[in-house]
Amino acid sequence: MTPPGPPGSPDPYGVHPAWLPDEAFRPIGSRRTLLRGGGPLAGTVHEEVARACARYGGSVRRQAAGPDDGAATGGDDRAETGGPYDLMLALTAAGPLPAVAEAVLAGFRRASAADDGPAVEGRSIEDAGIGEEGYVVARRDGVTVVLADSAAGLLYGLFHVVRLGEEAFGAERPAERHRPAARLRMLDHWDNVAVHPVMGQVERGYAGGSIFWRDGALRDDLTRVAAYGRLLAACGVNAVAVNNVNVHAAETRLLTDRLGDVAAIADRLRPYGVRVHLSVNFAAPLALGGTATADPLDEDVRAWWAAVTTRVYEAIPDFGGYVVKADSEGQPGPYAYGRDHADGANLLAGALAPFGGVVHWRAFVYNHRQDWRDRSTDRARAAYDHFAPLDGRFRDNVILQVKHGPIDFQVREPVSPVIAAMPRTRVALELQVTQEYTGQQRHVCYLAPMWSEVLGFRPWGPAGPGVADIVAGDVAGGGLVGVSNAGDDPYWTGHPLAQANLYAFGRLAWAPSSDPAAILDEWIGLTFPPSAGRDQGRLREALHEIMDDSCGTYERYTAPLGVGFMVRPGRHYGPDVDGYEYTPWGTYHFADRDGVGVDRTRATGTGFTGQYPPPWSEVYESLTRCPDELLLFFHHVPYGHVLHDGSTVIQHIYDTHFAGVEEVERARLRWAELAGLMPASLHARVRELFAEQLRCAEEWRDQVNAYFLRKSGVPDAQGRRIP
Ligand code: GCW
Repeated sequence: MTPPGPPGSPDPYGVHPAWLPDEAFRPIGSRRTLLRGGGPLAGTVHEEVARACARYGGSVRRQAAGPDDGAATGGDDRAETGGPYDLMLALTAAGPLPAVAEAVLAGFRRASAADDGPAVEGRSIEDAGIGEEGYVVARRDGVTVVLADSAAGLLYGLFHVVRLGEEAFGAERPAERHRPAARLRMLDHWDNVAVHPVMGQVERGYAGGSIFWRDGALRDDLTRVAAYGRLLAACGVNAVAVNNVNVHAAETRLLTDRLGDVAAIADRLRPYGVRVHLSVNFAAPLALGGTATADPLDEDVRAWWAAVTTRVYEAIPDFGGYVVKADSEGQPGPYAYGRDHADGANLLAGALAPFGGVVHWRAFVYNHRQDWRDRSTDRARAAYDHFAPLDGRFRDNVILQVKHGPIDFQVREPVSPVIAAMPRTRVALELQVTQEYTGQQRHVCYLAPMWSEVLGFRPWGPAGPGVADIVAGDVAGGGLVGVSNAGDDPYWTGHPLAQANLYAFGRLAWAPSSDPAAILDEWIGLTFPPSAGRDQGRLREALHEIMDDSCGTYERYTAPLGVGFMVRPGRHYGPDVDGYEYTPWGTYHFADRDGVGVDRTRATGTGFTGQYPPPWSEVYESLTRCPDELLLFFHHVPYGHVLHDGSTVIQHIYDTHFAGVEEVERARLRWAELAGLMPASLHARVRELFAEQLRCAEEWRDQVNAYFLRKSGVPDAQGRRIP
């Protein structure tokens, strides 16, 4: 582990501690802790507490097996005299517990047997166990107690205490059980082993290079990988895919002769309960020379995958599984052999099943060579059209990984209809933490409010389940996947405030109904701990002002009313209203002199609205009931169309673009006031980025407003200058 640096600043290795600065461990490190539990993950807990104690003068005693076993670390070891302890972290199975922990456990079991059990985060109590990865936390008789059935639960419980800070050691608190809503909480890295000529080391990466790979090889020093695992455990992520879903030549070999690289990464992440997954090339058997075909129904192909997968598990016994992008944007897949996605996914699932591994099969499949003249083809329809008919055909270790919207991670899209269309398939929700379409980590854009809206969306109306219930369901849910925004940048994420997105992804995957502002608050408290002479309250207030609605601000100065994709082609940064209009990518807005928007109705358009169950199939179909923010996603309307707030579409475009830029300017000034409340280098980095954000937002405003003024000829009602 890296030695500690001053709070909030890069440590001697040049890496910012993100949400785990040493200061966050002061409350634990200055107290007396008993740790009861064996095994490597409990070892991680011990290491964390011991390190904090070495810094802040507390003590920790570890008893791996039970009360008779153990050694103390730290100064004031009261354990020799039998206590008292301030904090007890114990596995329920690790021998008879100290009386206070026993009392907490008994109380918890009694309460969960009754219906009015202790507060539970995520799901309802169906048994008296704490559950895989879960923990119970309580404060009783002056002792803070954390209990877990598994060591992973202890680790998550420890980070819970870190989040509580001093509060953890204050008033008594009744037993609360916490456990993750979703079993799989994964980050996909679009990292290339070999630098790609167009996409670079990390596809859509805005935070420097890869923490795993460099110039065609595994990095020599994997310290950063371990530090990443630690950050992930502290926000609840438990799986990582270590390479890009576009699997090129060097990356294809990770499965075979370069497997040792993957094993080395797994070794660094394992102590934090994070499992490794691998993106694989569907044509790997062909590419690596073993077979004459990659046909999923071919016996040789099946045998190849079985043998290769067996070797993967020999090297990495807790390997998570494969991620596959097939028949999409040029990647190989089962279509070449006249087979479908179920045949393809089941082939890999069959190879993984004996070892308990899963296949994340991506639903991001569409025709990227579409004829823009053909108005009947609709990219939004593609995933549903390809996958919905296959419901029920996938093996139970296949997880269909679905992007949150039907197009491609735009700042405003409806929720993908695929999520509600496949009741007999495990579905995972894919979110884009890396800000490809949301400012590329040069713009402040706190994404949790958008994700939270997606997770709370109820495809069958208010009485039915929400997206979170579908993807996080214990047996049938596929979990949450985020495309990581982390790289080898000293602040991890390029923009220091983009760390909040990584943190929030983990926290929402653990507890999807969490309030995004509360998550942000938690992140602020950890990342900018109170320290001498600094007014943390002021900083907190300002950061909320800057970040809470920053995604709304981004939406206002970019593409309006859900129309999406007015970005510059290829790089996807900055405005280019017609950039994709006459291309094969299927991302059009159809603006002309009379109006704008895509008619996706059943009555007169592409019929996409019919992919939703009622009530949404009706709501989206209806021009009057369709929510304004999605109006142009579903309808082509005249510029004079009146929105629910009484404004016209054209006036809304002007107003939101002026407002968005003003909001950025306000945020920039607010940030300027915060110099002195954090390390100067961090402040300066964000200040510089704000200058770029403002420049870019003005460009968006002027290009979009000028474009629509010229098309429509309708002047701004307020007479503002539009170039
Ligand atoms: O959003 C698009 C990106 C591609 C990416 C693709 C995908 C990894 O522009 O760079 O490829 O999505 O999700 O597969």
